[in-house]
Amino acid sequence: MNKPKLTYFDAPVSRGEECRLALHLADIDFDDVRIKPAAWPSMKERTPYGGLPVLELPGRAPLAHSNAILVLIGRRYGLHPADDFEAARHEGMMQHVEDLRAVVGPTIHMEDAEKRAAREAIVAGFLPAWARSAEKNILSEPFFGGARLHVVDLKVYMAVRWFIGGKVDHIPATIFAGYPKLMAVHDAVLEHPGVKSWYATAA
Ligand SMILES: N[C@@H](CCC(=O)N[C@@H](CS)C(=O)NCC(=O)O)C(=O)O
Repeated sequence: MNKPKLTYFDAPVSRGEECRLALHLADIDFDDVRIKPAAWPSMKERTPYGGLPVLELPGRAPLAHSNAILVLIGRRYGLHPADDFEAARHEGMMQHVEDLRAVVGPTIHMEDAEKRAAREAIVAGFLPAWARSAEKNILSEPFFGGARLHVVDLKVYMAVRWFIGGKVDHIPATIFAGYPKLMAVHDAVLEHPGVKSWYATAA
């Protein structure tokens, strides 16, 4: 292996896509390895913690957990704050996105009746509370840390994008409409030239 390799499932979503975006924005030439579901069971035990994404750098042990990968890329390539307190504040919001995934993720493979009930409860309680907390912690515009995009913004973008496309059953696409700062982060990431160039080449 002579260049960085990111391994994730073959879909432009979630923890893998935010890491691909970070690598692209950092202008890193990387192997974008996309695995099919059938290949996963035999790989799982060989990953550091049994999940994807995994980043491999020449001469280093494989690195897992999306936030660890994002923070490493961010620190090395100017996409994470140099100030330690501000960096920790960004990491708090990154954990907030993981908290969201931990609640909604388990509903993905539920049968429809159970899924409907679980998601209606999430829409009534967890998601508005999650969005209110996110909104409260976004202290500047348009990005989480002000004028410049950081890795935290990629993570917030992926979380918002998941729902507003209207493709998540039983969760209205308008779920975040009342949270202008959250939507502003999403919109600013979408309009970022580096993000646009990723989707221009990935399309
Ligand atoms: N905390 C880990 C979670 C990793 C994770 O659960 N990834 C999912 C895909 S987004 C996965 O590998 N699912 C398959 C499995 O757990 O077997 C991270 O942030 O990367």
